[in-house]
Amino acid sequence: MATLAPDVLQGRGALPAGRDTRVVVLSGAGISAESGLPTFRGDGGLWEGMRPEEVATPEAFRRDPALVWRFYEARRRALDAAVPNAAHRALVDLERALTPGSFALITQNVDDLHQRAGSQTVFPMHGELRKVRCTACGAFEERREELPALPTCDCGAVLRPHVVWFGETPLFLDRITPLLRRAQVFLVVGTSGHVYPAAGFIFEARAAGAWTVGVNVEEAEADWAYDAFHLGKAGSVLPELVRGWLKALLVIEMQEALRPHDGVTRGEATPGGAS
Ligand code: BJW
Ligand code: ZN
Repeated sequence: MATLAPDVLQGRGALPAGRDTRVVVLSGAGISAESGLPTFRGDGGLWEGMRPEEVATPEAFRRDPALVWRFYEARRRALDAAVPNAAHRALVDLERALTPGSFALITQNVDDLHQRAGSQTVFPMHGELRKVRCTACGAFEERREELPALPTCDCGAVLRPHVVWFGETPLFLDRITPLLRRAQVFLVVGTSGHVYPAAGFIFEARAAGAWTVGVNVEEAEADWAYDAFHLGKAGSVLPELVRGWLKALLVIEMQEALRPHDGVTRGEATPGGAS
């Protein structure tokens, strides 16, 4: 496996570079901020003035389902007006450049901007805002239209948003765990790292040997866990980062193509195939 030139290296080892490099991305609300969707925490966050742990819980929904639905319906309508930004698109370019099966995108976001941008292998581990499910019979469907204040299922029970609240088990963990163990590059974009288990993925991937890269407008608390960290908006940093990686891939491929192959191009076969 070839590696990228040292000018992009800020830490241990070297960034693996080949179209079959196994790249896993973890995205959070920050990647959709430039699409006009507010993040959860911090200034202007969705939760400003509210503790998320008190709203995004099954207990809150049982206590006041109409209030929780108001919150989610407003976000569903905001999603109608939002479009993917340059950061979402850069991840599509990266996926398309890699060998099929080499790229996976784990997102904590419940918006569908990665999917709408064209990402193929997406694991929305905290659910999907466009979908609803029944609290009784388990019926599950995509509902894009405006919903009544308290939507109900054909069976008569209350519907809930198909999202993962605190205390509930995130989705796709059976698919995510092996990805973390096999990742060679683990790229973390726009997440505060406050919510587990997602916040622990970087440690798992790093412990398994992945090269770890961060993109955020703020420094990471666990900065030691990153081999490279790019401070800035995802919509600016990510396209540049991906362009750089793809350019480096092309350079490596050109070098490989121009390198004389022992015993084939020069007609001097070397027993043992040393190169
Ligand atoms: C930009 C940018 C730009 C801005 N460019 N960057 C005590 C200790 C440890 C854990 C626990 C504990 N007590 C309870 C727990 C577990 C709990 C937890 O983690 N709680 C913490 C609060 C402590 N977790 C759970 O309950 C989870 N389930 C669970 O653990 O089950 C047990 C289990 C585990 C493993 C296996 C099996 C079982 C469930 C968590 C569910 C989270 N749900 C939510 C709501 C989803 C629905 C909805 O959207 O409404 O998910 S909460 C909310 O936080 C949402 C997000 O996905 C999640 C993460 O937020 P995110 O994406 O990081 O957003 P922000 O706002 O925090 O950060 C934005 C970042 O972007 C910032 O860093 C900015 O700087 C940056 N940024 N603009 C780049 N332009
Ligand atoms: Zn039902």
